[in-house]
Amino acid sequence: MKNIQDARLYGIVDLGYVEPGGVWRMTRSLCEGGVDVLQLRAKKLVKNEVERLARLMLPVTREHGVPLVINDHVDVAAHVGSEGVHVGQDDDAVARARAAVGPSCFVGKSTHSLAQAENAQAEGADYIGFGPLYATGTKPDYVPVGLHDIAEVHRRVWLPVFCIGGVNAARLDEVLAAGAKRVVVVSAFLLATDVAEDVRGLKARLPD
Ligand code: TZP
Ligand code: MG
Repeated sequence: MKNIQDARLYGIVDLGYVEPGGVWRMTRSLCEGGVDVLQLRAKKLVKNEVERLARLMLPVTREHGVPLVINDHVDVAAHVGSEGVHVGQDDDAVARARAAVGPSCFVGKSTHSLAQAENAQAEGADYIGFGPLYATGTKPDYVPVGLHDIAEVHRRVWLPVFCIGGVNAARLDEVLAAGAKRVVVVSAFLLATDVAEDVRGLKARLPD
Protein backbone atom coordinates (compact mmCIF):
# COMPACT_ATOMS: atom_id res chain seq x y z
CA MET A 1 0.00 0.00 0.00
CA LYS A 2 1.36 3.43 -0.94
CA ASN A 3 2.12 5.89 1.82
CA ILE A 4 0.45 9.30 2.01
CA GLN A 5 3.88 10.87 2.65
CA ASP A 6 5.09 9.67 -0.74
CA ALA A 7 1.93 10.62 -2.65
CA ARG A 8 2.19 13.28 -5.36
CA LEU A 9 -1.03 12.91 -7.32
CA TYR A 10 -4.36 12.77 -5.51
CA GLY A 11 -7.54 11.89 -7.42
CA ILE A 12 -11.12 12.25 -6.27
CA VAL A 13 -14.14 10.26 -7.43
CA ASP A 14 -16.65 13.07 -6.99
CA LEU A 15 -20.29 12.09 -7.45
CA GLY A 16 -20.96 15.59 -8.76
CA TYR A 17 -19.29 14.35 -11.98
CA VAL A 18 -19.63 10.56 -11.87
CA GLU A 19 -22.90 8.62 -11.68
CA PRO A 20 -22.98 5.89 -9.04
CA GLY A 21 -23.05 3.35 -11.87
CA GLY A 22 -19.78 4.73 -13.23
CA VAL A 23 -17.84 4.68 -9.97
CA TRP A 24 -16.20 1.28 -10.34
CA ARG A 25 -14.98 1.98 -13.87
CA MET A 26 -13.73 5.48 -12.97
CA THR A 27 -11.90 4.09 -9.95
CA ARG A 28 -10.19 1.54 -12.16
CA SER A 29 -9.18 4.15 -14.76
CA LEU A 30 -7.75 6.55 -12.16
CA CYS A 31 -5.81 3.73 -10.49
CA GLU A 32 -4.53 2.36 -13.79
CA GLY A 33 -3.39 5.86 -14.76
CA GLY A 34 -1.39 6.05 -11.56
CA VAL A 35 -3.05 8.22 -8.90
CA ASP A 36 -1.18 7.78 -5.61
CA VAL A 37 -4.24 8.26 -3.41
CA LEU A 38 -7.96 8.36 -4.19
CA GLN A 39 -10.88 9.97 -2.37
CA LEU A 40 -14.59 9.20 -2.49
CA ARG A 41 -16.52 12.49 -2.32
CA ALA A 42 -20.31 12.26 -2.49
CA LYS A 43 -21.84 15.39 -1.01
CA LYS A 44 -25.40 14.56 -2.00
CA LEU A 45 -25.63 10.85 -1.32
CA VAL A 46 -27.00 9.25 1.84
CA LYS A 47 -24.56 7.51 4.12
CA ASN A 48 -25.58 3.97 3.13
CA GLU A 49 -24.93 4.75 -0.49
CA VAL A 50 -21.52 6.25 0.31
CA GLU A 51 -20.68 3.08 2.19
CA ARG A 52 -21.85 0.89 -0.69
CA LEU A 53 -19.65 2.83 -3.14
CA ALA A 54 -16.68 2.69 -0.78
CA ARG A 55 -17.01 -1.10 -0.62
CA LEU A 56 -17.19 -1.19 -4.42
CA MET A 57 -14.01 0.90 -4.74
CA LEU A 58 -11.90 -0.81 -2.09
CA PRO A 59 -11.01 -4.02 -3.97
CA VAL A 60 -9.88 -1.92 -6.95
CA THR A 61 -7.87 0.62 -4.95
CA ARG A 62 -6.27 -2.16 -2.87
CA GLU A 63 -5.33 -4.15 -5.94
CA HIS A 64 -3.37 -1.08 -7.07
CA GLY A 65 -1.94 -0.29 -3.63
CA VAL A 66 -3.78 3.05 -3.63
CA PRO A 67 -5.08 4.31 -0.27
CA LEU A 68 -8.81 5.09 -0.30
CA VAL A 69 -9.93 8.20 1.58
CA ILE A 70 -13.55 8.81 2.57
CA ASN A 71 -14.68 12.44 2.51
CA ASP A 72 -16.81 13.69 5.43
CA HIS A 73 -18.16 10.36 6.72
CA VAL A 74 -15.85 9.36 9.52
CA ASP A 75 -18.20 6.54 10.53
CA VAL A 76 -18.22 5.10 6.99
CA ALA A 77 -14.40 5.19 6.96
CA ALA A 78 -14.43 3.30 10.26
CA HIS A 79 -16.97 0.70 9.04
CA VAL A 80 -15.29 -0.10 5.76
CA GLY A 81 -11.73 0.19 7.08
CA SER A 82 -10.55 2.72 4.51
CA GLU A 83 -6.92 3.81 4.68
CA GLY A 84 -7.86 7.48 5.14
CA VAL A 85 -10.59 9.94 6.00
CA HIS A 86 -10.87 13.60 4.99
CA VAL A 87 -12.58 16.34 6.96
CA GLY A 88 -13.37 19.95 6.09
CA GLN A 89 -13.40 23.09 8.19
CA ASP A 90 -17.02 22.45 9.18
CA ASP A 91 -16.63 18.74 9.95
CA ASP A 92 -15.34 16.82 12.95
CA ALA A 93 -12.07 18.08 14.44
CA VAL A 94 -9.04 15.98 13.55
CA ALA A 95 -8.81 14.45 17.05
CA ARG A 96 -12.46 13.44 16.97
CA ALA A 97 -12.10 11.92 13.50
CA ARG A 98 -8.99 10.04 14.60
CA ALA A 99 -10.74 8.69 17.67
CA ALA A 100 -13.51 7.32 15.43
CA VAL A 101 -11.30 5.70 12.79
CA GLY A 102 -8.43 4.45 14.94
CA PRO A 103 -4.67 4.70 14.57
CA SER A 104 -4.28 2.87 11.25
CA CYS A 105 -6.36 5.39 9.27
CA PHE A 106 -4.79 8.71 8.30
CA VAL A 107 -6.72 11.96 8.63
CA GLY A 108 -6.59 14.79 6.08
CA LYS A 109 -8.08 18.26 6.34
CA SER A 110 -9.17 20.92 3.86
CA THR A 111 -7.65 24.36 4.38
CA HIS A 112 -8.38 27.62 2.58
CA SER A 113 -5.77 30.01 4.05
CA LEU A 114 -2.33 30.01 5.63
CA ALA A 115 -3.91 30.33 9.07
CA GLN A 116 -6.15 27.31 8.50
CA ALA A 117 -3.17 25.34 7.20
CA GLU A 118 -1.16 26.05 10.35
CA ASN A 119 -4.17 25.23 12.53
CA ALA A 120 -4.71 21.89 10.78
CA GLN A 121 -1.09 21.00 11.44
CA ALA A 122 -1.41 22.01 15.10
CA GLU A 123 -4.56 19.89 15.29
CA GLY A 124 -2.57 16.85 14.21
CA ALA A 125 -3.72 16.28 10.63
CA ASP A 126 -1.65 13.81 8.56
CA TYR A 127 -1.92 15.92 5.41
CA ILE A 128 -3.73 19.02 4.23
CA GLY A 129 -5.49 20.10 1.08
CA PHE A 130 -4.75 23.76 0.26
CA GLY A 131 -7.03 25.72 -2.03
CA PRO A 132 -9.00 26.26 -4.09
CA LEU A 133 -6.14 27.76 -6.07
CA TYR A 134 -8.48 28.76 -8.90
CA ALA A 135 -12.22 29.24 -9.13
CA THR A 136 -13.73 25.82 -9.71
CA GLY A 137 -17.16 24.37 -10.35
CA THR A 138 -16.31 21.51 -7.99
CA LYS A 139 -16.31 23.93 -5.05
CA PRO A 140 -18.29 26.89 -6.37
CA ASP A 141 -18.83 28.86 -3.13
CA TYR A 142 -15.18 29.43 -2.30
CA VAL A 143 -12.94 32.42 -3.00
CA PRO A 144 -9.78 31.18 -4.72
CA VAL A 145 -6.57 31.52 -2.69
CA GLY A 146 -4.42 31.99 -5.80
CA LEU A 147 -0.84 30.82 -6.27
CA HIS A 148 0.97 33.35 -4.10
CA ASP A 149 0.69 31.52 -0.75
CA ILE A 150 1.81 28.13 -2.05
CA ALA A 151 5.48 28.81 -1.29
CA GLU A 152 4.65 30.19 2.15
CA VAL A 153 2.40 27.27 3.12
CA HIS A 154 5.33 24.93 2.41
CA ARG A 155 7.55 27.00 4.69
CA ARG A 156 5.03 26.89 7.52
CA VAL A 157 3.69 23.33 7.17
CA TRP A 158 5.87 20.22 7.12
CA LEU A 159 2.97 17.84 6.44
CA PRO A 160 2.21 16.78 2.86
CA VAL A 161 0.40 19.74 1.25
CA PHE A 162 -1.90 18.87 -1.66
CA CYS A 163 -2.70 21.91 -3.80
CA ILE A 164 -6.27 21.72 -5.06
CA GLY A 165 -8.88 23.59 -7.02
CA GLY A 166 -8.90 24.07 -10.77
CA VAL A 167 -5.66 22.19 -11.29
CA ASN A 168 -5.38 20.74 -14.79
CA ALA A 169 -2.74 19.93 -17.39
CA ALA A 170 -2.73 23.48 -18.79
CA ARG A 171 -2.15 25.05 -15.37
CA LEU A 172 0.25 22.48 -13.94
CA ASP A 173 3.46 24.27 -14.89
CA GLU A 174 2.49 27.50 -13.12
CA VAL A 175 1.25 25.58 -10.08
CA LEU A 176 4.59 23.74 -9.83
CA ALA A 177 6.54 26.95 -10.48
CA ALA A 178 4.67 28.52 -7.55
CA GLY A 179 6.10 25.79 -5.31
CA ALA A 180 3.50 23.01 -5.29
CA LYS A 181 4.89 19.50 -4.77
CA ARG A 182 1.61 17.61 -4.67
CA VAL A 183 -1.67 18.23 -6.47
CA VAL A 184 -5.28 17.11 -6.45
CA VAL A 185 -7.05 16.94 -9.81
CA VAL A 186 -10.79 16.36 -9.86
CA SER A 187 -12.90 17.56 -12.80
CA ALA A 188 -10.05 17.58 -15.32
CA PHE A 189 -9.67 13.82 -14.83
CA LEU A 190 -13.32 12.94 -14.33
CA LEU A 191 -14.35 14.71 -17.55
CA ALA A 192 -11.45 13.40 -19.64
CA THR A 193 -12.06 11.32 -22.76
CA ASP A 194 -9.28 8.91 -21.80
CA VAL A 195 -8.98 9.15 -18.02
CA ALA A 196 -6.07 6.76 -17.50
CA GLU A 197 -4.06 8.42 -20.28
CA ASP A 198 -4.57 11.92 -18.82
CA VAL A 199 -3.60 10.71 -15.34
CA ARG A 200 -0.46 9.08 -16.74
CA GLY A 201 0.48 12.23 -18.66
CA LEU A 202 0.02 14.58 -15.73
CA LYS A 203 1.76 12.28 -13.29
CA ALA A 204 4.85 12.10 -15.48
CA ARG A 205 5.23 15.88 -15.09
CA LEU A 206 5.23 15.87 -11.26
CA PRO A 207 8.51 16.03 -9.35
CA ASP A 208 9.63 12.85 -7.50
N1 TZP B 1 -11.47 21.52 -2.18
C1 TZP B 1 -10.91 22.66 -2.57
S1 TZP B 1 -11.09 22.90 -4.25
C2 TZP B 1 -11.91 21.43 -4.43
C3 TZP B 1 -12.04 20.80 -3.20
C4 TZP B 1 -12.69 19.51 -2.96
C5 TZP B 1 -12.39 20.94 -5.74
C6 TZP B 1 -11.31 20.72 -6.74
O1 TZP B 1 -11.87 20.21 -7.90
P1 TZP B 1 -11.32 20.58 -9.36
O2 TZP B 1 -12.41 20.04 -10.26
O3 TZP B 1 -10.01 19.85 -9.56
O4 TZP B 1 -11.19 22.05 -9.45
MG1 MG C 1 -16.58 17.98 4.63
